[in-house]
Amino acid sequence: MSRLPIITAPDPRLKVHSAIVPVVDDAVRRLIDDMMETMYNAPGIGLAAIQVGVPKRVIVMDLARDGEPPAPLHLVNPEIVWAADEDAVYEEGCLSLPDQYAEVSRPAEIEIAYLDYHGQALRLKAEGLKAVCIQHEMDHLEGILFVDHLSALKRNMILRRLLKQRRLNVADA
Ligand code: GNR
Ligand code: NI
Repeated sequence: MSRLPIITAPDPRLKVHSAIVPVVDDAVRRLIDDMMETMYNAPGIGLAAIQVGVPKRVIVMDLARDGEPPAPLHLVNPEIVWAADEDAVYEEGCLSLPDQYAEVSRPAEIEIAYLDYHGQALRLKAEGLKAVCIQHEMDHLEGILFVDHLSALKRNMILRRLLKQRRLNVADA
């Protein structure tokens, strides 16, 4: 397994639409393994393939807290088959927008269909942080970042803050 570099905004690659995976083969499993290592190292609770520059519909997640046993989740070609009418607000962050956080509103509960690590077709119902994270990752597959759910004012504030912080980091190094 190897760690892959994570792409950060405003890299145009984060805006591309990711392609369906025709078959979950060993190459896809290797991508999943590398993404898991990259996500755990970051650390993050989810990662979409496009964040490491691969425009395929592959997502990895693990919502286990410190001290809990790992709970890896691998989603290939996920589709939302049902969403609750009620929305829930959660403060989101993104490895591609380091140190930036904002409240985003999304359906509180969803059901998805997807393929797992072995190419098996499964369904999963999720609420709370799990529903938030799945929807955040599925947005990445469409080239959408959490800031795209905010007003232009808030979005530009976050993007400017990100660029300023990066300038400071460069000056520091
Ligand atoms: O690590 C992550 N934490 C997080 C917190 C709240 C809502 C969504 C997320 S996903 C993020 C990792 C990431 O950027 N995935 O694309
Ligand atoms: Ni993200």
